[in-house]
Amino acid sequence: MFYELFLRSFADGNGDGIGDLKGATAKLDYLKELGMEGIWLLPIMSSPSYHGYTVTDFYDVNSVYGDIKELRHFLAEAHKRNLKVILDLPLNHTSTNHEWFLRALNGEKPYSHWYLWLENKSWLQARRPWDKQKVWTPINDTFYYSLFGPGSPDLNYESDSLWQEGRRILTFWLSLGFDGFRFDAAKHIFDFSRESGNCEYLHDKNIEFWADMVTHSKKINPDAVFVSEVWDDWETVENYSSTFGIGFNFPLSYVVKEAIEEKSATKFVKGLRGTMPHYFDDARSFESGIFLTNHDMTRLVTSVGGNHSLALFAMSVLVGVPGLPFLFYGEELGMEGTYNELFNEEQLEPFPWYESGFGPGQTEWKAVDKNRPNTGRSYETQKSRKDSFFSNYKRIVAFRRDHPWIRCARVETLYEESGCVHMTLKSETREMTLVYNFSDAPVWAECRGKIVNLVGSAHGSDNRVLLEPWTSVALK
Ligand code: ACG
Repeated sequence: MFYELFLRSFADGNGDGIGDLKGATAKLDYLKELGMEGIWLLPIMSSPSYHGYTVTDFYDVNSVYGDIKELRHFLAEAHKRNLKVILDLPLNHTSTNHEWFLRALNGEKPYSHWYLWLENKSWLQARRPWDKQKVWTPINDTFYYSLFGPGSPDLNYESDSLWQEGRRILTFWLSLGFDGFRFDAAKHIFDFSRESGNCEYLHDKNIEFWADMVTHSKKINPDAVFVSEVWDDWETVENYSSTFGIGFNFPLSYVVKEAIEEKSATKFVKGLRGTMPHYFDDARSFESGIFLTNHDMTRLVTSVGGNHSLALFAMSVLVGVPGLPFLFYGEELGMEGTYNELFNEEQLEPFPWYESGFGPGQTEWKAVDKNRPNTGRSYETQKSRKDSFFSNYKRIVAFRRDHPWIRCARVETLYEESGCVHMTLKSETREMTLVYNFSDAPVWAECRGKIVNLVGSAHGSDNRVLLEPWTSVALK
């Protein structure tokens, strides 16, 4: 399992209230103890933004997070604990403060070719596919293409010299010791068509680009891990995933939450079949990066109406699905927060180490609203309570860690019966049936084998077991 870590909110190592590498290094034992095998580090490069996705130097660490020396130490300490670390790399665009953009505005070569400039006024009618936002930003007497907003001028990989620069960036971070990358906005590298003057995903060109970047990276580290962010329907996700090896399964994150919201085992059965056809056979060319929420989404507990039992049930479903699970930092404490396009920070609040809200290493970079002190949500309060959200969450993580074979298992059978999902997983040597009661009513289910209760409560007798509402069991 990988932990999606937002450095700024995690742990502060130098007392400035902003999370940093030194602080995160001091918490690596916490991540190990939680049961993690890897870390997805959200962008750490020099950037003027709190989120770090608009970069001003691809070859340095944001000074608020530390320096290259501290990064090397973080990576060495992570590796000592058998924790892999992949870096979130937003190659699609830069900040408007990047030197490249400033030199491009002065007409300097090759930098002026490294961005997209308006060549035809008809292009101004182009709109962002998912929310119809404008994508051209005026500056001086021209416009630049900026799909993610005026602060993020897109890079133009039609330029060969920029393509080579992309390889150099990957070499730099792999040589420092990263175990791979989460490639941001992977379907956007080529997403504007000069012919049509519209936003169009040029998927073949995108895949050609990424295949080159992955091939280049593997020459440096043949075991490197690559995860693609392609936030789209399953066919599109599948189209890219074999190039990277792991593709985030966005549709599944919706299927789990919607099936719970609609109390529909059928929705989950149809959804899993629809988002993971490759699970029903062995010939798969990639793995699903499976997750419930990420930094671009409303947090798990908030998305299930603040109901801790439903959130833990969702987690028990996730750990029963083959693929590589990713957990968003703070999800283990039941942190809350709603995603809002304009103020995309609420789901990125400081990790609450202390019940009082303050203590050594506590980050304070932004006011806390959705995860306030003295509400019982802190690690300090939850860690020692057997019945806390954290203790239950950790137990569910341990279930998956104790059955690593599930990652590459095949879904042998999957069906709905009386509001329950029955899913049998199979590998060469192992088999397990999971039963999930996706309803508010207790349900009797035929169950053979030793019952392991994941969440909720179940009472077995002979070959039948009564599953209370929102209960999940594993039968071994
Ligand atoms: C990445 C990062 C994100 C970051 C950027 C820019 C990109 O995770 O934190 O923003 O560096 C699109 C892109 C993603 C992008 C998100 C934010 N995420 O594709 O790469 O926007 C639809 C579209 C998606 C779109 C999504 C946005 O298809 O392309 O993602 O909407 O909500 C069903 C459909 C599916 C649909 C969903 C949701 O699932 O099947 O297609 O997705 O419903 O409707 C960062 C900051 C931002 C800042 C930016 C500059 O986080 O705040 O503005 O940097």
